[in-house]
Amino acid sequence: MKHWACLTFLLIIATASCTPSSATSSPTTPSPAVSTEPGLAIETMPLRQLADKQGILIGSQVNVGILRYDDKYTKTVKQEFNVLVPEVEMKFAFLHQAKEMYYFRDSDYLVDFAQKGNMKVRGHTLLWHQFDPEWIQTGNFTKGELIEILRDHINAVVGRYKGRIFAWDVVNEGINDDGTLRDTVWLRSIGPEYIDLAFQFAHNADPDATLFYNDYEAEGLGAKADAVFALVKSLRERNVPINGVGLQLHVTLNEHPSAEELSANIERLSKLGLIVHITEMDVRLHQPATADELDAQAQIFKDVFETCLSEKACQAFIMWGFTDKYSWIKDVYPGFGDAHILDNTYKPKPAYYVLKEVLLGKISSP
Ligand code: 9MR
Repeated sequence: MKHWACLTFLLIIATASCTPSSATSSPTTPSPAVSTEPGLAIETMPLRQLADKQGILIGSQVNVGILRYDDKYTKTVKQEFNVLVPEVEMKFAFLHQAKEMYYFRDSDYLVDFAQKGNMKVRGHTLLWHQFDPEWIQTGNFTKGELIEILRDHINAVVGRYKGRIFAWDVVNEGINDDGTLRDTVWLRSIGPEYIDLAFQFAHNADPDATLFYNDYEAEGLGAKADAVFALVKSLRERNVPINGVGLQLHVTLNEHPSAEELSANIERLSKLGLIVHITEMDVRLHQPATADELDAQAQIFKDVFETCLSEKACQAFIMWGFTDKYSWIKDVYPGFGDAHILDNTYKPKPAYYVLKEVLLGKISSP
């Protein structure tokens, strides 16, 4: 499926001329570091420009430290995406390092940067077991005290960015792989209603923000997806102010949901009145990756992006990083890498071109 070379001609030449070629030459589309001048031919436009034209939200996680010092990273972010998500800078232990101490410098930087560049921000995340701060875990707080801590934190954070952060991951990864609720300091002390309270506090702090439950390996159909579905159904039935489910999509060539499963899951969630965001997509590959593996990876990105765009309820497509230069994968999955759409020199990989192909396809046949 090496038809990247045809991409450039997609809107100019009849599709009949775009039959897959067996050539293994690298794609001819310019690197994403192209200018975004008005009048630029549509086929050379970056992802963001193509997405903006159609009101499609496409984004990536970004790291504020890197944003501050790597100009190429910053330029690529502005050029390719219209939604940004902080990689760590809004997590509980990062923002709220002691009971009376908040640190907003980096999160403010990101929100200002996005606003100046006319990009949206997804807030990530109000509650995640991996970032429950030490002072809470060892504080021996009573249930009532912990509820007040939760309320104060959410008020402070969501309230600070009211009207500037359009969506929040309120609870992240609150369910175990077997479908039970994850054992956290919040569950132990407050009980399962900590989830209801977190959504309610977030809604009170910014009634216009779209509020999500976000998780991994719950994208297709299966025990964990069913548990997420059951949780959000129960939240909806009890009028807890949840608006959406984030499907992370950290996948591999061998383990990823099929387009059909993904559609079915999005459709059942939408029947509950919920929207969906693809929130953290990456496709990690065994190192070193072959050209065929990069193509197979591109096909997975394509299937997910197309599926999302074909489902009305799926309203954003966001990746967990965009360049292999700065990737969380190698630290967590030794032997894996190459998970993103640009390589470690920011050169587009087949996955970049397929996303572009999907966007161009939407323009030519909406
Ligand atoms: O990619 C993130 C990594 O760089 C951070 O060290 C880590 C802790 O902040 O969080 C990682 O992001 C996770 C995300 O917040 C939630 N879903 C899983 C992501 C990968 O672990």
